[in-house]
Amino acid sequence: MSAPTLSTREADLQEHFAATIAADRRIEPRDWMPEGYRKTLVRQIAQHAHSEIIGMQPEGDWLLAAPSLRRKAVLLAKVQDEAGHGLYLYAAAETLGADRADLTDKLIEGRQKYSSIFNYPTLTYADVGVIGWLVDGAAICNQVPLCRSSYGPYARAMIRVCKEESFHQRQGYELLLTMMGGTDEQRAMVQDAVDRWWWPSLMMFGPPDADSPNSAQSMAWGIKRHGNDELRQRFVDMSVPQAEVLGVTLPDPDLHWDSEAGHWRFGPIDWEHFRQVLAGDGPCNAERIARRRAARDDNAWVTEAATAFASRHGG
Ligand code: BYC
Repeated sequence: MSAPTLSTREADLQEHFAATIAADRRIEPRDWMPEGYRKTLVRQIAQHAHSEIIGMQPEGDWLLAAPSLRRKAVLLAKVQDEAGHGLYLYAAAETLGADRADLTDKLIEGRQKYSSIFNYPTLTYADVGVIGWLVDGAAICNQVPLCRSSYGPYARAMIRVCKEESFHQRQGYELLLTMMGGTDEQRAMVQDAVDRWWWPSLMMFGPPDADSPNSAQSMAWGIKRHGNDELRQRFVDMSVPQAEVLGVTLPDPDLHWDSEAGHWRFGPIDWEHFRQVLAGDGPCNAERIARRRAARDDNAWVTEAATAFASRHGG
């Protein structure tokens, strides 16, 4: 029997990859994978990791001004969780051959994205509650299906991330319920925060499917399990009844119940604004990246010391 030729081996590997995806089993770091699959995963996982780390900033701004010790302890735990999520995700990207320092450089140089949602300011403490309710709520809708993503390390990281996101969502909703039971001024703060965060939260799910260059291939590979529009609709259907319980109005005059479809229909999203935010022109883009750059540069000595220590101790 003659040895398999290179192209036969490549064909076998491709077939094995396709069969693994078709059987809904996981691809692991040791497995062969098409270059496009690897690149798509690095792109999405890196963007996700960057979002977790940049996402610490808007809420972190309130750590020194939390209204009580209890609120401060809750917020501190949440912000620390986001750092942990970033670490699991960078570690997942490293299993694909990516280098974490290189990914951070790409973020700072604007060559990789982070979620559009973190380019808005947190003006009052109600924003902390609304981020928990809407932003973490949207993150849960988007990320629960990622627990079944075809790439094993990403899917497993998502399981823990989603458990923690669930706590984040609840702490936000509980904070808002408390404020809504307070003074008129507190209720007005909540309504104002909802008005500012509602539309950006809908944009978190990405462009409409028809304008999403990556969705079809990512879904065929089982990286994403649903299109952007389907998840956005799930989020709206979940949030409208929660808004009613809270006693806030969602800032969309077109929002109405479609009894035939069984969905809440919403008005047009300002995709031009979304494009501007992605292009770097959101309210806080420059500030977010400047802080991340300062954190990298100011703390470079820690990385150097840790690397030197590890190399001396065989780490
Ligand atoms: N913001 O073809 P598409 C959190 C980009 S953190 C910015 O649909 P895809 C939290 C997209 O990357 C949670 N960019 O892409 C943390 C692509 O650009 P490139 C963050 C966006 O990947 C702290 C282009 O637009 N969650 O919860 O198939 C405190 C075309 O889009 C956005 C994740 O990262 C956006 N909103 O689908 C509190 C979830 N949308 O890369 C909370 C994981 C799209 O081709 N990621 N773009 O230059 C995903 O599920 C998918 O990547 C997306 C986009 C649904 C976001």
